[in-house]
Amino acid sequence: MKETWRWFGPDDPVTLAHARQAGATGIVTALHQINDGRAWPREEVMKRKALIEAAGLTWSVVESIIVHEDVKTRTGNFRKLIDNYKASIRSAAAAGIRVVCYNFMAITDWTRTDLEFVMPHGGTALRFDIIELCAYDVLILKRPAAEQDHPKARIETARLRLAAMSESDTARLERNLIEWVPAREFVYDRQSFRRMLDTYKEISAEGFRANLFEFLGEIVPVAEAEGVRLAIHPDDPPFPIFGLPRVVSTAADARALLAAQPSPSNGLTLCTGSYGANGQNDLVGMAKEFAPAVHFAHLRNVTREPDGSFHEAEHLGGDVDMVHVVAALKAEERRRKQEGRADWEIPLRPDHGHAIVDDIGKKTNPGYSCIGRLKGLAELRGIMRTLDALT
Ligand code: DNO
Repeated sequence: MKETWRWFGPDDPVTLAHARQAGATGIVTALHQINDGRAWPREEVMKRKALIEAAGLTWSVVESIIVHEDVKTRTGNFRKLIDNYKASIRSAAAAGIRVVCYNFMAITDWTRTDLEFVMPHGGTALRFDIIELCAYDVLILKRPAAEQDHPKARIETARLRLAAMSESDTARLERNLIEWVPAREFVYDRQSFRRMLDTYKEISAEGFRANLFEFLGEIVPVAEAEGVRLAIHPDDPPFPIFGLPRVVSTAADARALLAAQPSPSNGLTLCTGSYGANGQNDLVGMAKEFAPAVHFAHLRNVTREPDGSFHEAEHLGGDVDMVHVVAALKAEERRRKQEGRADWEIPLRPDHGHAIVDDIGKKTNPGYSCIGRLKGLAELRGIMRTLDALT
């Protein structure tokens, strides 16, 4: 498997040199400065690629070309935005980048309530607390339908929790939920978030799925013509939040998506952490079932908590059987090789990492620490080498 590393561009405190020292050979990045639906100019992609290559690395995967909200809701300027999206795919292809990761999450990209959850080892992890989400949704944001979306007992617990939180705790919770986290390109305040939620009032999950499939109908042929493999990232968390429709959360969702537009260019990012936060998802089973369509793997682990909360575990700890997921992906690579495919290698990145050792107290993008990810990658590499020796 191709060992890759996410890099957020020249402003990322974790540099390309760090990625190289971690042993990665591929870089996963985007033109983060062009995140509002504009087309990516070829020259900009080439400039970024040159920077990566000067560090002795290759740009293996684009993550992500943002899908604009107007495309997701099929309102406003969506036709022009889809043309821009196609142009960006072509620009990536012109630079020789063959895998494009994207997501179709309404409004929010990945969402956590706590970016510095202290683990027993003293480092920190990302955590999603369902009670705090409920407290924010029902009691602070006061979303009109929120009370119907949470069980009564959870709301009562949330009321007590909120009463015990300081003002700075609640401010932090709000920031984590609706402002910035890395890769969430749009930042909201309470008012603008409410307005955005309103744009989804009339969109059911089925309607949203139809919008996704129409979008696929538009972009998959372009990707196919360009030799690009699209890899949709699952919803994180993989269940509805803020009453928003969710359509890439389960194995059934992935199955429907692949069937809607059968093509070697219509594929998945197997994010073991995102799918893994839903106990119904059997990650080893999914890795096997969807193997031919897995164009990119985000390998990270989660520990699910009894009330539906979860936190990010060690890469080989937690609820996902990482060894067997990796084994399934490596079996798929062997199959591709036998088919004579030049692109048999599946890029993987150690997704997220705890903040440990020198990461602690350093300003890095939450989840994208250097040492925590380096440790994750090293552990995953250990699995791969062992499997190589035994197969
Ligand atoms: C979180 C990431 C996601 C991912 C996007 C893909 O750390 O895995 O933000 O980049 O959802 O579009």
